[in-house]
Amino acid sequence: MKEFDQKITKSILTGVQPSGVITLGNYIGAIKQMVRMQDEFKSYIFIADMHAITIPQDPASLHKNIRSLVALYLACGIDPNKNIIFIQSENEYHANISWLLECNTPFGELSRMTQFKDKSSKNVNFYAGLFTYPVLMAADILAYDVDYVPVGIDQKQHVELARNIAERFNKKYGETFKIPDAYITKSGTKIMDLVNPDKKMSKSSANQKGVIYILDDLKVIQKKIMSATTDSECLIKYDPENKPGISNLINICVALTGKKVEEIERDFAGKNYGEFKKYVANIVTTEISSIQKRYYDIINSSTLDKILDENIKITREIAKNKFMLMKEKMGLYK
Ligand code: ATP
Ligand code: LTN
Repeated sequence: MKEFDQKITKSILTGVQPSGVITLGNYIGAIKQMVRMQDEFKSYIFIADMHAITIPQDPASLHKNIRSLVALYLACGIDPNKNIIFIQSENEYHANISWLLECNTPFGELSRMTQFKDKSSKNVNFYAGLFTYPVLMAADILAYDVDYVPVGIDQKQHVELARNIAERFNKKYGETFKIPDAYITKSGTKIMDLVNPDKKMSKSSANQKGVIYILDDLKVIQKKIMSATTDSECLIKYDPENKPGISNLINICVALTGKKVEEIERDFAGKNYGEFKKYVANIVTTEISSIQKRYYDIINSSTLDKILDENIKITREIAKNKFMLMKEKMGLYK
């Protein structure tokens, strides 16, 4: 059975929602960081498909997106030998643990979750799962006794809730859970929309010409970059406030090549925007083309299923042990 590198002692757990597509912003801002962290931590990564269904989903596309996202993560550099990547709903102990935790979570505390308030206020009809979502997240985290939970600032309150739930449970029933810390990831470079460089590159953008998807056709990517909004100065200089378009393209180059801003400015001194955009397009399409090649190899191979099968065995065993311990502590029949 697969084991983590013995020299690595601290562990992390990351849940990602299966949105189906990932953007160049997700890749640079989040996935590349995860790839760096896999050498430092024992790392559990899972597709939070049970969190996804807290809002209505089309079953056929959800199903496709889950497997596709695992393949995308692997193609982007998540190494199956260094991470335990799995699908949340394949491990029924998450939901089982969640129920026991729900019975130990004050209603009032859950009502204060700002994400719930935010999401429920946007919909007239919403389901109970949207309300109990943070308890399932606590179950995901507490099942594995991890040290850190890397999250963006928007999920920090949920990790704090998980800590509260764990502390209360330990106090009431005796030592059961490790108390995890939120590891607030400084978002890597924020990649901006190519058409509207004052806004973050986002899947939900009104104008899709400003958003690069990792599975976009390479010609389409080239076109999007060549028509990126710039300015009329014809000067390749990093100045996010006055030259957001050019600065965004520079950021993309820095993130993908490791070059320094000054180096890029120097290389393109006196050159025009067309030449610079061609250079950026070449860097982006080269990187994305190799990701796509790996993605299509992985998605069409049985290796993906083998990895998932092996990992679900490992995580079921861990989560089952935690569930059984909780049952015992709470006096349930076992
Ligand atoms: P949407 O596209 O609907 O705004 P999203 O792509 O931001 O959603 P999230 O699930 O919120 O999706 O983000 C996943 C991760 O990707 C987060 O860590 C977030 O910081 C990062 N991320 C998303 N967009 C960008 C971006 N444009 N630049 C850098 N990082 C990004
Ligand atoms: N709610 C998170 C996804 C998520 C998660 C988790 C993250 C579900 N369970 C456990 C960290 C730990 C989101 O929407 N980004």
